[in-house]
Amino acid sequence: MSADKPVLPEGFRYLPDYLDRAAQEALVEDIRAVVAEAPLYVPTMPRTGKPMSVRMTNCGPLGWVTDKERGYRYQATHPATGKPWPQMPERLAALWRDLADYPEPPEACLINFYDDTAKMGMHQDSDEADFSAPVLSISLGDSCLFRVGGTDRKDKAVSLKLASGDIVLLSGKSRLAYHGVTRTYPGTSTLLKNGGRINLTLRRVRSPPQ
Ligand code: MD3
Ligand code: FE
Repeated sequence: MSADKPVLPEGFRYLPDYLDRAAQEALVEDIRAVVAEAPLYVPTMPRTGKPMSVRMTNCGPLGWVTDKERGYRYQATHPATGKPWPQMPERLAALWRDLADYPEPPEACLINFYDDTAKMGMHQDSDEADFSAPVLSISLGDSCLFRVGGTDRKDKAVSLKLASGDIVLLSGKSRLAYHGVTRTYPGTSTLLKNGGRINLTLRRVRSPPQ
């Protein structure tokens, strides 16, 4: 069924203001250390090579990357430096243990950086082999307008503002919901000295152990 009344998908947990200011600042320091080793790069779309407006990097054993030639995938090394991704900061592993209700640690943390004009079109996250694990998303810095629909592209979507310190947990049906970022709101946070928004997504990637 599609074009029904807009509701948050089943399994979507929104935890507004989960992280206090000190926890947010500590995470920003962790991310600065990751970015110093694994610089943000401009991902490009499969086939067309069109650049995305969001800049990305990763930490943990695997990272999500995309380029014109090889498309969307996970790999163990940074596409520009060829080096392994930096270790998952312990603070992120701890948040996963506290919230994910999943027995194994996260394998990937995708770091998205949004400047004042960046956005992300509606898509599903389906490059992982384990959909039984949730995705845990952490927002830092400027607020954004986030959109989430159902598992059919035509399902009605709802919009909500995500602010610094908010966490979203996508389990069950919501794990394959279409979602995107419509816009950011420049100047809505003082967390990042030069403004912008950071989103971290913690994920399991490989098939679950039998
Ligand atoms: C709903 N990132 O990296 S995070 C992505 O704010 C991505 O940067 C957005 O979409 C961002 O793939 C949204 C919230 C989120 C993440 C994963 C989801 C929502 C989701 C997976 C399924 C449904
Ligand atoms: Fe996504």
